[in-house]
Amino acid sequence: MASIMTDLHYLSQADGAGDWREKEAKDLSDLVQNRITYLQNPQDCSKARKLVCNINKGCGYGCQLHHVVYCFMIAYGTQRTLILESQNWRYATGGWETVFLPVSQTCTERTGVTTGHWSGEANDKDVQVVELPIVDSLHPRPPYLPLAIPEDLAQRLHRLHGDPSVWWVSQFVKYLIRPQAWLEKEIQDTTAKLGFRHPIIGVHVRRTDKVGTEAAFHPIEEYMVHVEDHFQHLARRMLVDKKRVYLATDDPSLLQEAKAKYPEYEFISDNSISWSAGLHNRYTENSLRGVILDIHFLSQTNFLVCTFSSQVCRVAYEIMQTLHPDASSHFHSLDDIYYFGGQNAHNQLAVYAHQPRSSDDIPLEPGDLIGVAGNHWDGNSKGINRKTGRTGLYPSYKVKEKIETVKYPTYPEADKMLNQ
Ligand SMILES: Nc1nc2c(ncn2[C@@H]2O[C@H](COP(=O)(O)OP(=O)(O)O)[C@@H](O)[C@H]2O)c(=O)[nH]1
Ligand SMILES: [Mg+2]
Repeated sequence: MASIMTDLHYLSQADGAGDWREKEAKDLSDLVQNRITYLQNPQDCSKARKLVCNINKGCGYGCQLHHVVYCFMIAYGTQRTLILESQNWRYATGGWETVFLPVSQTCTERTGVTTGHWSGEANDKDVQVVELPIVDSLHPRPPYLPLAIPEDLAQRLHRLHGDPSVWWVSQFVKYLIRPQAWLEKEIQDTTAKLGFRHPIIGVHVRRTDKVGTEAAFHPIEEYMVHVEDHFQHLARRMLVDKKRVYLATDDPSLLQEAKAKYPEYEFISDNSISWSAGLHNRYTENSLRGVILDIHFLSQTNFLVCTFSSQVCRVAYEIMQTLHPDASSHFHSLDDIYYFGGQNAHNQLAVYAHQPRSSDDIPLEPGDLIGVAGNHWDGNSKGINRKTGRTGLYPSYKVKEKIETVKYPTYPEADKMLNQ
């Protein structure tokens, strides 16, 4: 298995394919970033059609960032300029621009001739300014939601990337998190101060308020099994001078424990960031700086070991996609498969028939549509066969992803500027 993985890696680079992938990834990202920039900077802001999104969803940073991504995707889909409201943000009263660049250079005012709440793309046709609720109360739901990808890019994305849905999400994250100058410098200084170097594996351990409510407790040993596995994998194609781990966690006692239990590893971590991540200090500017840095460093690692039940790790995984042509396999999640809160149904298609081996299994026929609930990471997934209505286990290799495409608008004016 390990040697097949290594062969696959070299195969993906053979005959100049690696160079092609690098260029295609850059071209696709440039195309989308340019379209977003075009959408966000209308010539006449007073006439622009707008979608207003307020960051203050009652949840953590990862969750709030994903909330803005969801708004942005609908803005792109309905060709409206995203207006991001972030006054009195729980992490920084000064708002979004205290850390990131404004989402527009020319158009940040929500003023317009007519304003209304979201009531569907067609119904809102003559409303200049539309306010979007959180995805939990979105009605009617437009097609512009994860895990769907835009039809005009679908072929190229399927050729390039192992998980096109995540790639699409990651483009909005990429635009949103462009840092202010001070943050850029903070990232550089912290990289040097912590001695962040490759190869390095990222571990995110989510504890405090999450444990027992939204996710189970996982001891450090569970993460380290996968860290060790992946270092052995990396050692087949690069020099591993030192087994470095970037540890991000909201449990400040974990760094000491990890160092004591795994002396042959080098743990790179800022313990004061973990202290600032606890519920009592969480909604402060210092804690915001900490979570942004943690997510940055996790995204920069060679491989991520974490629980995808946490939005913090899912954001890191998304950003990771913007740093490589295809980093879709650079992770191991101890619990959930990748998802986007509020997403449309995640379906798979059976490619092989399956006869149940026990009463836990469900039968599959080639072509059956399966709504996937999760991966047990032991060769089996759990889901519902939409043809038979039965829920249970089936071998993960017997299905393939069914990625929905959506007719998003194209942006010929923006694309023309890029080709000049
Ligand atoms: N700095 C830092 N903060 C964390 C970490 N894990 C959790 N947090 C904090 O806890 C919040 C969790 O909220 P949310 O973004 O909804 O993610 P989730 O609850 O883990 O799915 C984060 O936004 C951070 O403020 C971590 O590893 N590092
Ligand atoms: Mg949360």
